[in-house]
Amino acid sequence: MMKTTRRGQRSVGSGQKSGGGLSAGRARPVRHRLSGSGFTLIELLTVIVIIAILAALLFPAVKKVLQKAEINQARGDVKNIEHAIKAFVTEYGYLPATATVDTWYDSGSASSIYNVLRATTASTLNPRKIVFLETPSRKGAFDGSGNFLDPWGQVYYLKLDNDYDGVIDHHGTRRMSVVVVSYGPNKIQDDPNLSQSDDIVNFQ
Ligand SMILES: [Ca+2]
Ligand SMILES: [Ca+2]
Repeated sequence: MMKTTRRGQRSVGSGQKSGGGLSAGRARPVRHRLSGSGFTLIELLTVIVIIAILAALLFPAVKKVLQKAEINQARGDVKNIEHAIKAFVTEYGYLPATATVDTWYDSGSASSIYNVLRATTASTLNPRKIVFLETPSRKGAFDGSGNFLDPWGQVYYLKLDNDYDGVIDHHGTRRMSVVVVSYGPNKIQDDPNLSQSDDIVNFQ
């Protein structure tokens, strides 16, 4: 009789610890836990939705930062090309080209200028094989022909004052020996005098 009484007392005490005797019979909401994850399905879905919303909010900002970095890269390249050509003229006293009239160098012909500036091929224009234009560390800066490519995969276009009159006509008369142009993010040549132009040039 005594043993039975003790077990009964212990049983009542443990029932109180686990939430009180009055609530012991109340129905509780059923929550499905994913096996082994420790999260309910609703918790997991909530986290996924929050991450998706944050990603959607951050994407335009990240894209803007990346595009700004590309534009800065192109500006740096344009200046480096201009400096390389001016250094070449200082060294040799002539431009790195044989044409005798001002010439526009595009994807079919600009490589001839860049190869001379980089001394990648033997050229009578650069007999001392001086490297005036270093290869940038970023991948794909030069294509197989030696064209210097902007961050959007277009060649850096050039116009040189091959007649040595100190003037280049490029969307207006410019007193320069070299014009360097990146077509910019839209990959299309724009009139650099227009505010909506995204071209990156060495005269602005
Ligand atoms: Ca000229
Ligand atoms: Ca453009």
